[in-house]
Amino acid sequence: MKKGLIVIASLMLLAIVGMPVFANGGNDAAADDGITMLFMPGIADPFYYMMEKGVKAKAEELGVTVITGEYPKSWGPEVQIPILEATLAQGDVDIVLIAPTSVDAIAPLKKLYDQGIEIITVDTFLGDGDYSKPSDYSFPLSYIGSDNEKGGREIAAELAKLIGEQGKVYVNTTNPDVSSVAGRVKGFQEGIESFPNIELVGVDYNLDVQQKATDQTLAALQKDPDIAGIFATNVFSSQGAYQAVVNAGLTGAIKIATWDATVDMIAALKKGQVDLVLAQKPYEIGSLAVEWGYKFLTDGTEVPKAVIPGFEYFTQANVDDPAMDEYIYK
Ligand code: T6T
Repeated sequence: MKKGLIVIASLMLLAIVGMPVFANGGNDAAADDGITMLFMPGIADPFYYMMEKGVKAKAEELGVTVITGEYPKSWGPEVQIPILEATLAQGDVDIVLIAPTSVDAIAPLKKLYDQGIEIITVDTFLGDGDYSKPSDYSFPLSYIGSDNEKGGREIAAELAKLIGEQGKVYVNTTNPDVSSVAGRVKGFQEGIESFPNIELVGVDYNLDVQQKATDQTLAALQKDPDIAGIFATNVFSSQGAYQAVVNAGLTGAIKIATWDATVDMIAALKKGQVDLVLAQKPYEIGSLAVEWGYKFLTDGTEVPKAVIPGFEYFTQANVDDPAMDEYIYK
């Protein structure tokens, strides 16, 4: 009997006797010594620390072992992938939960998949993020993360309202090849187009370095002193950009919409130094990734190709509401 038929027959037999069946012919660690998942964050920041809490809580509930890759000190596949590979060398892993730091970081993850390790991308995705259509990057089980374009459009509408639907706006973001922030910028640009009296004067890329965000924003304000609104697309962009406005003595004169509800950004909101903070749900993203990975590995449940938790918005009106407290990245 050909090897392939033997494999099919074995898998059918395993399915009949109720043993876990691996669509990817993955390693059978789940079958004997439990399930091990590797969580690989994008960078050392409060968003991923919160995500790890969700990963670990669900893993404990389900009896899953979690290994967390060392938090990268800077953003990019050249930093993240070597950490991932060094962590994998420590022992058998059934599934990797990773925030790819570039939509193009496909080859190293496809290599793992071909070795039988399943992939769930959390927070960011590969390629165009549509894993439902066959492509070079459709091998992950799922993308679990925010609808970034929707958030960008919603923030554009809110910022437009804050500046009276007229004037100049500026965006500070991280990297053009990162699906999450690129989606936020795309959605924001599309949203702003609905306001004929608003001009987007610039988009700067800080490579996820907070000080660079501060320096770029200050330079933008010097170049365009009449900027009325700013959108900063993630933790380090937000913390950097608002500080530039404070440093320039322009608090209150410029409306600031930010992304990611860190303790620092909530404090700035309370002081009136920013006007809007979008909170993603990193804890839920981490928890869902473990839950879906577990279902797939234990009984072959088909994982949705995209799982999209929503957002919450902090404003001066609700920032002191105890019901909002759970959405702060603590
Ligand atoms: O905004 C989050 C995350 O969604 C994004 O992919 C990268 O930046 C953060 O990690 C915050 O630093």
